[in-house]
Amino acid sequence: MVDGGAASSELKVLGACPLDCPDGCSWVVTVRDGKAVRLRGNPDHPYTRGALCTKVNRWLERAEQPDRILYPMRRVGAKGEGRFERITWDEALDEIAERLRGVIGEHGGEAVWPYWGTGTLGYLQGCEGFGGRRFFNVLGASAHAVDICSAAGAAGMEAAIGSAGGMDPQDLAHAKLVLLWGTNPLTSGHHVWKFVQDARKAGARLVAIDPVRTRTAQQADEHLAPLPGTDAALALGLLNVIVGLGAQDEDFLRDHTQGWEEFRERIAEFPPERAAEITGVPVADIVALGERIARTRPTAIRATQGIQRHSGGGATLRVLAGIPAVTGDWRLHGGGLAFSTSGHIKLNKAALYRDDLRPGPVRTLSMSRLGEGLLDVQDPPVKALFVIAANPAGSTPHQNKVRRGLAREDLFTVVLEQFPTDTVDYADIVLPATAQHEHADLHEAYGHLHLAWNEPAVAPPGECLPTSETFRRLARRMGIEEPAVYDSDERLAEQLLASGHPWMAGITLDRLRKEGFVRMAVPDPFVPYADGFPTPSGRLEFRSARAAGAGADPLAGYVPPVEVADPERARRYPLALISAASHEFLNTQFANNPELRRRAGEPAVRVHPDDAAARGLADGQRVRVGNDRGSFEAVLRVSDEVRPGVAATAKGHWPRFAGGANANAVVDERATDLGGGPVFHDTRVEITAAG
Ligand SMILES: Nc1nc2c(c(=O)[nH]1)N[C@H]1C(S)=C(S)[C@@H](COP(=O)(O)OP(=O)(O)OC[C@H]3O[C@@H](n4cnc5c(=O)[nH]c(N)nc54)[C@H](O)[C@@H]3O)O[C@H]1N2
Ligand SMILES: Nc1nc2c(c(=O)[nH]1)N[C@H]1C(S)=C(S)[C@@H](COP(=O)(O)OP(=O)(O)OC[C@H]3O[C@@H](n4cnc5c(=O)[nH]c(N)nc54)[C@H](O)[C@@H]3O)O[C@H]1N2
Ligand code: SF4
Ligand SMILES: [Mo]
Repeated sequence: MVDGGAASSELKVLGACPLDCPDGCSWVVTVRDGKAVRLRGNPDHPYTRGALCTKVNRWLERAEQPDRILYPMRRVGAKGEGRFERITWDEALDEIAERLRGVIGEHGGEAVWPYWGTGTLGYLQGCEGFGGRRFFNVLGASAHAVDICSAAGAAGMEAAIGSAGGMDPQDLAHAKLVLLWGTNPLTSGHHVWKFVQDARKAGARLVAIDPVRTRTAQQADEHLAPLPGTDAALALGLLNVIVGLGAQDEDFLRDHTQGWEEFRERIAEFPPERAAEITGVPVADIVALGERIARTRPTAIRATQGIQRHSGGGATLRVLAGIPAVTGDWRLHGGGLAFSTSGHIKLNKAALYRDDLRPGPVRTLSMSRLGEGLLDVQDPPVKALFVIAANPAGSTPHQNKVRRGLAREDLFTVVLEQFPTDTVDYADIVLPATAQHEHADLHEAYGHLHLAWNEPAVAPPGECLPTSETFRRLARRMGIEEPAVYDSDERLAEQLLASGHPWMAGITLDRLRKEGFVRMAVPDPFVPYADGFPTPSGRLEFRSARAAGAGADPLAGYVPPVEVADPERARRYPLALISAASHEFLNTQFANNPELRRRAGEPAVRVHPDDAAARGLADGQRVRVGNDRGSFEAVLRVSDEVRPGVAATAKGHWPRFAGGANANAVVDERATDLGGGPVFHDTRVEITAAG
């Protein structure tokens, strides 16, 4: 890559992928003459191991796409129309400050909703807190729950083991049996695959549990295809087999769990025949897998977000976390359940957020229920909406309701964005945002235990600004006196790192800057629950007072998926729709990249040959996928990769490139049993020929 005398001006800058993906990759940007010319996975990072992914390999190309938003803009057309005029930053900030003062004066601070999404997971620019949160706290704005992704599962894990954490996915390498349960890592976070392969090389067996024979399931030794949302019943059936063999670890259960006797009774209610009836998995498969788990130590379960996008998503993780307690795998290196490592991250988030700056208590609005928040919530109604690193017109449940909310004439909407999304179409003011290699940020990962610093590699294009800087400028315009809202990115990072926790020992901003990433100083080997759990009782809680307090069954068990398990709804809408991660997009990001769009093809929905035949539909035909909330168009793919009764599509297509709607047109905005999460994969539809 050395060209002429330019080599001397070539620079390698360490950074991190900001996307909502467990892998939290470390990357290296090559900068020549102030321009980013290359971006590669960091070969020194033990999880990244030099590779990025299909999507992020096009990061630099995407950042330079002609549709990049480079200047502030003001709406000139109707809401939703997407017509704008360029304005200056001064004009934009003046107008926002004036409108905000008006809204707060008339309706109070809670009429302001900072709706930040998962476009970047960075602590400074993204949803985990970012500098701008202090600005909204000073205003007394409504709080915002980023509950759209893993809230149900995290709440289920919290109830059972006191943390969303679980085992370190890197330790899957030490398992003898690996269950990939409602997770499709070869698409949604492929770096864990190397550790799974290491385990297989040492003789481990791999089982995939997924209603769809995914890329990942195709590589497994065995595949079970339950009906969506029925995994807790499957788990109880497996436990029934395990306990029937007397294979439970009585010592671990006695010393480290609470409510075992009651949970054991519940297990007895799920003989394999009953589990088979609920899940659609053959009895013989349940018995065989139960026996295999009973005799294989250590067994490791990897579950991520797909498994908990159902009404019973919280309950599902409570039961799954119970399996390694019954088998005693929680005490073994290479055993347990890996859900999200975020539960192990010991940053000082309170010092970053500064929620103490709020003038008083404020209500919390839900990211998953934007339609409800804009149309139903009163006292006060939301009058000013800031959309930050989110694309709710494409990502959020009940798309038609979301659009009705965004179209409200009396709502003042500011969108901070890189690209002209369907959400931008509803903005009054659009502010141009930097991309990761143009700004600084600090990252954790939710698939491994390393922290990373992302050093800006190049100057921002046009008039793009980092989110943190945008809110410092807006604060100045509003005349806010609180000094904490003006802290620099570096200062914020230092405050965040200073938690004093032993696992953070020696991790300073200087060191992160120099090394790019640092693994938290956890014990080695890392077997976090060998001697107990961070619950109130210090035990894994089959019976949980906290779950009961949140309105759930005190005892872990099976909570049926509301739509999938409803016979009346099944008569009207016979197919259970799953809209999972697309291979080419990351949520809605990259779905405006021409090459990745070409590779992804038009939106498709896959059904089993029996379900296609029953409707007289053929492969390649255009169809309408709908229910009483709305519909979207797709091309039909007929394939036995999908189990009967299920329709599989992908999230991420921009509505504007997909005939005006995507899968979220049919998804309800109701909440999961725990955590207030969304129910993307608990949706019933019917498929008909497109008119
Ligand atoms: N390429 C790519 N990677 C991504 C993303 C992306 O959009 N594209 N998104 C990122 C984000 S934000 C997240 S949260 C993660 C999500 O990644 P995952 O956790 O893998 O989630 P999903 O893709 O929703 O679903 C995973 C699998 O679960 C299956 N599934 C659905 N319902 C059930 C069920 O009830 N039981 C079982 N056993 N299986 C079920 C689906 O068929 C799917 O194959 O991926 C991240 N990585
Ligand atoms: N049907 C269905 N829908 C789903 C899901 C599903 O499984 N099925 N999964 C859900 C999940 S897991 C998630 S996490 C949500 C994600 O939903 P969202 O949080 O809305 O995420 P994205 O669609 O990726 O949109 C993020 C936007 O942020 C912008 N952005 C990126 N970086 C920056 C930045 O640094 N600054 C600013 N200002 N903007 C930036 C991007 O251009 C992009 O338009 O989607 C959910 N939607
Ligand atoms: S999206 Fe995931 S796999 Fe791809 S580069 Fe980012 S962190 Fe790595
Ligand atoms: Mo997510």
